[in-house]
Order: sequence, then C-alpha cells, then structure tokens
Amino acid sequence: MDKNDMFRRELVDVHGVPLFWTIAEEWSKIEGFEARPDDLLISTYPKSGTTWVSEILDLIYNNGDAEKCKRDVIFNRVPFMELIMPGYVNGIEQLEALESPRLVKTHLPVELLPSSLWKNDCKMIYVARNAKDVAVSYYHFYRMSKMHPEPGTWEEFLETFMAGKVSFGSWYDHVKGWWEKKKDYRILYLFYEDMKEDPKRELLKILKFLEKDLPEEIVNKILYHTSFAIMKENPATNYTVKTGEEMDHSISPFMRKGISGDWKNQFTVAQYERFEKHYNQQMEGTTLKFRAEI
Ligand code: PPS
Repeated sequence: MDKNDMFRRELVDVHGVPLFWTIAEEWSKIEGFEARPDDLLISTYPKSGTTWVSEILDLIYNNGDAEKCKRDVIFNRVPFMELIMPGYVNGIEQLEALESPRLVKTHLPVELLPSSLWKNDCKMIYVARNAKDVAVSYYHFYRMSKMHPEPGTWEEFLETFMAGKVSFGSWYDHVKGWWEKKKDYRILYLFYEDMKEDPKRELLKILKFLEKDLPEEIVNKILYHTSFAIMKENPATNYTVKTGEEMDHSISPFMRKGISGDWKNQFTVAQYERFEKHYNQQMEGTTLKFRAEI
C-alpha cells in the first residue's frame, strides 16, 4: 500500500471508540484473539508508561539480563495485540508466533478487550497516568507518529482529547473502566506518578503480583536499565528504528521528557481552568484519584 494512503487518516469508530482505520477494518481478527492462561496483559491508555512497564516486565522475565532484552525491539518482544497495519505489522500474528509465557500490550478500553483474555483469567497490569500529562505527551506523539490524524494546534488537540475523539477514545472512560474491572479480575493497577516517585517500591509490587522473587542485585539492575536516561539511549526501547513515514523523531522524540508535571509548561491558565472543570464532571463519583505532579 502507498504510504500516503496509510497515514494521517481519520480514525474509525469501533463500537463508539475511535481507532486507527486498519484496526477497525481488521476488527474481527482482533476480537478473535486467542489468549493463553499464562499470558500477561500490559494495558494502558496511550502515553501512560506502556514502554516503561513493558521493558521492566521483559527484564523480570529474563532475570535482569539486559543483553537478552536487546535481542529485539520492544514492540517485537511485547507485541501490540490490536495493531494490524497491512504491510507493516500484525500484532495478532506476532503473538501467535511467540512462545509462552507471552507479554501482550494493549491500549483497548475494557469493553473492547477480546473475551478470551477475561475467560482465561489472565493476569493484567494496568498503568494509568494523570490526564494533563497524558494529553501533552499524546499531542507531541500525534505530531511525530503519522498513524494519527494531524493534531492541529495544541488548543485544538486539547479539545479533541477532552471530547474523547482521539485514538483509543476517552481517557476518562478508559481509566475508570479498568479501575472497575479490578474488582473482579487479576489486575494490578499502577500509576506512572508512583513509578516516578519510587520505582523500586512499584517494581516490588509487580514482583509480588507475579509471585516472583528476585535477588536485590537483580532488582537494582532492572531499575538501572529502565531509568528514563538509559531507555532513551537504548535502540531496543526508544523506537528510533521507526523512522520516516511512520515516526519523525526530529519533530518530537518518542522518549520525550519522561517526567510528571510537564503539563505546566503547556497549559495556559485558561486551558487549565476549563480542563479542571470538565475533569471534575467526568471523574465525579469515582474512587479513582490521580496526582498531577509529584
Ligand atoms: S505508547 O506509544 O502509548 O506506548 O507510549 P507509552 O510508552 O505509554 O508512553 C510514552 C511516555 O512514557 C515516557 N517514558 C518514560 N518515563 C519515565 N521513565 C521511563 N523509563 C520511560 N520510558 C518512557 C515517554 O517519555 C513518554 O512520556 P513523555 O511525557 O512524552 O516524555
């Protein structure tokens, strides 16, 4: 397919959730994904720490062997389940070819998750990040990654984000949906801000959830290799192998800033006030609470 036909297209709704157009076209294949009981699902709304927690998990699965974790790029070690782009990638086929135990990445909201993942009672790790930092990170990602429609200005993008008209839909529905599912399934719900504040504490939570013990020395090694500075320089995690028609790192690198509270550099006071009002309406009644800075 001509790259001009593939990229910068309008999103297509699947059961009311806007998705990349080829994901919508291939939806029946994604719905039919066959989970295995020992799959570990890494679920996130985009730009919430997916790559970070994926690298942590691959290192855990490989007992902290950083060289082994450079065997391939992160999106081949932890395939993005629903990403089917003919001629580029097919997450379902990638996963079928992987040996167990598999690490599976998804950005799907709970209502769109293939049923076999629930039926097999797979363990799931969800990472959530505060909405304002996600909006900023997503805006810069829209600019550099051409599988998204053009973002427009920041002001325009922020409106699109608040309306849930971005790829994978409403942040509010996503984080609340997964929070509710936690009551009935084996879901470890983590926060990006907690990982920034105390990465060791959060890594130990992950190990407990996986019922895995690692010596202190390996834990420290994993923390070192998953710091932002190291992951930014690692070609197996920084997405720099994706270039040109897919991603333009000269517009904004995939590993951009890796901090909490960057929204303060992006939001005007008026945008902040409007956002907070809308946020409080959207998040009313939930026990889910976020920190917008640490
Ligand atoms: S994606 O495309 O949805 O899978 O992106 P995702 O990996 O979820 O999110 C990318 C943001 O996470 C930051 N990042 C990190 N922060 C801290 N530590 C580490 N190790 C780390 N790795 C990635 C990355 O920089 C993006 O955030 P921003 O705010 O844009 O810098």
